[in-house]
Amino acid sequence: MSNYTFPKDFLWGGAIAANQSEGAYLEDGKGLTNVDLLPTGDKRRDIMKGYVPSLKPLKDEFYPSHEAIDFYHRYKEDIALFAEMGFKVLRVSIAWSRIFPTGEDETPNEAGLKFYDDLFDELLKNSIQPVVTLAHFDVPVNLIEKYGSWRSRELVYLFERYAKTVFSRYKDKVKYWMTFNEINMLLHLPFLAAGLIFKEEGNKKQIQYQAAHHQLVASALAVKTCHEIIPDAKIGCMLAAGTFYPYTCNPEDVFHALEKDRESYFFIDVQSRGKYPGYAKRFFKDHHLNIEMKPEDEEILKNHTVDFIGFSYYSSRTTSTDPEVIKNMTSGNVFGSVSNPYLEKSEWGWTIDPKGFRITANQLYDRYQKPLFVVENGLGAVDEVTEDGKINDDYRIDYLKQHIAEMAEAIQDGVEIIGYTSWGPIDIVSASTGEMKKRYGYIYVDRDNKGKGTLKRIKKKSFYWYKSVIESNGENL
Ligand code: BGP
Repeated sequence: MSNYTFPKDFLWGGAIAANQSEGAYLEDGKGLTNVDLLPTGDKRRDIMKGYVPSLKPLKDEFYPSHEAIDFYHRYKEDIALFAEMGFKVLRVSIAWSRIFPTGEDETPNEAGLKFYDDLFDELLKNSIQPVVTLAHFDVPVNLIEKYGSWRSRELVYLFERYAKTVFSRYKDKVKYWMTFNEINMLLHLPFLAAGLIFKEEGNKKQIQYQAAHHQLVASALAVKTCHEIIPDAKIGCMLAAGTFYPYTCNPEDVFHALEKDRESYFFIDVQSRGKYPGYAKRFFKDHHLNIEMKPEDEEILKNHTVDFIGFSYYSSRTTSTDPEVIKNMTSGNVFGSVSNPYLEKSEWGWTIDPKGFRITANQLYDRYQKPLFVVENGLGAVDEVTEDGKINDDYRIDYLKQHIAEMAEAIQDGVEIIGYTSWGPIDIVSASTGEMKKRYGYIYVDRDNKGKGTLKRIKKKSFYWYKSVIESNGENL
């Protein structure tokens, strides 16, 4: 028994994304998206960074999102398993290109709209509320080809139309929404996060921050539209969060850690406070960035701020200004973190820092004073199936137990957290690696990195542990 108490209506559940779970990548009219062009293996990283060899799948490559775990056809079976664990919510995303296959079709794709109708009905039938992300990385390829994706102001209007369409269609079924998943990832993996392609070596920052502005305006317009169409809904932003520690108490390191935190907070400052912060304006000036803004943008951003702060937490980050430290301790993670000598790492080199979760939650709440929603947390690990078909993932239980405990401490610190949807409650495709081998689930899926396997679902040891956590509202941690 733990001595932790969670709010009685705490939203326990799990989180998946369309492109990492559904498969059926061209079924029922769905259009091709940027994520459908990401193969598993070495080339994936460069393509995610915007160096894209082709806007059509190459015949000798394996694209894990094309079939993923076939959630598109198996969602009823999977939802029954989530219900058995007692989920209150399931975070999913809508694939923009199921609704508007080219992103700019005259009329929406009814088969796509119907799929999500059926999905939400199945969730509600099982007393699970959908929590829906409008854009979890995917962008219709046509918008990349025709407009350069989020470089273009055109996407603001096309996204607003998409948002209006789904808010109107699902207004009686979905009461929790988020706009852009991990909006700050646009700076680190621009093709994955926003469909941005860099051909010329020109000023990437100019392209990225112009695209960021378009996404921020689009996000605010989605907030406006959501409040108009579904007055009782809550709509949030979504940040890939994780506090930055300075490597030493050298003021240079401390200031650099502040700058690195602000690199991510910038997006949420705009989405939650409604205006560009001074440090961003200085950054644009110092880097000679000329961000084109329309006269109406200032009012749009100011008047339509988010209702809650959604965020993912996997680990903290560490930064140094010492070239020797940078050279010898680089961790290789996308945020440019150096290794923290006090902390262990996962098999994929992700730092494991439960206390950092409490620190990050406190910092976010101090900064924004709005309800927080933890919409991703989890451990990607290699799972072994024993002779008798068991998966004894004690390592995952340990990771989650420690992180949920620190989240409970944050709540006792006075941080308002409305829910926790652990990432990948069922094994799905890893975003960064495209691998199935990097498993997060309470439910194992028989499928390997090359798409081989029966897709059979198997409950892991953590399935029963999380079931007990939920039914005791965190008591049985
Ligand atoms: C976040 C994404 C998720 C998920 C998660 C785990 O960036 O929002 O889509 O993928 O990271 O990362 P990975 O799948 O790379 O292990």
